Amino acid sequence: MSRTVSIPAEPGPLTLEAGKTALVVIDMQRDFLLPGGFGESLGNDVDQLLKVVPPLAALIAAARAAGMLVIHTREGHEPDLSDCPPAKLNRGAPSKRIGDPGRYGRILIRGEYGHDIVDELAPIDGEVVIDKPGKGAFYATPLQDVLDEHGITSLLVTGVTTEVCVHTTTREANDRGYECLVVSDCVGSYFPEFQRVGLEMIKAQGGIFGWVADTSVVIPALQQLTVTAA
Ligand code: TIU
Repeated sequence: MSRTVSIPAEPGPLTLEAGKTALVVIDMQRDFLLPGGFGESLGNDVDQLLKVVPPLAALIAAARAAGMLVIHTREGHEPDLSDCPPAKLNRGAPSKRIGDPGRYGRILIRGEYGHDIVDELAPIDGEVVIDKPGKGAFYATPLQDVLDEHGITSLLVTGVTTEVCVHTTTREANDRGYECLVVSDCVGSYFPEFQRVGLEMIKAQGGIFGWVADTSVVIPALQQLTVTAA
């Protein structure tokens, strides 16, 4: 029954077990990735995030082929903003704020075009989509229940942005007892230095809240799981 694979991650190898590992794809939404969305409204260079799409599409395909649970998250709010704390709504001085009209509809509002996931990474039938009002995917969401129902103990963490929603979710998951492997070329930041240091922080101190590896080792490992499970 033991269908496992060892991933040569940093700071050391991590063993993943088929059926107990889920792929989590965080907030690959048009509002973060495309010009005119929330990310750009905060003054960010959205081009920095687009390079994540091809390797992440390949990883999602490998996870699907391996029969792995795939979970997508979307950051956003109810149209009446009742789930958006004033401290988040009024933060900083962006040209556009959450709920304001943007190029893709109201910014970060559920149901709007910009709130949804980019076409290249769209969820398929049977995959879980978690709508979250915060940066972490566990806060005010059913994520913990979904993971419990599926017997998940390890997470492959991907998405944007590395130092915000990816970090927050990974830290939340680590505190809840999940082993988290952050896939380095499948996470992105608007800031190259945050990308580098964000990944360093995860694997420092013997993997203080996770492991890091890229798709050159993670995808072959998932293919191995597929072969083993067949
Ligand atoms: N601004 C930024 O870096 N990130 C967010 O607002 N949300 C996520 O990271 N998803």
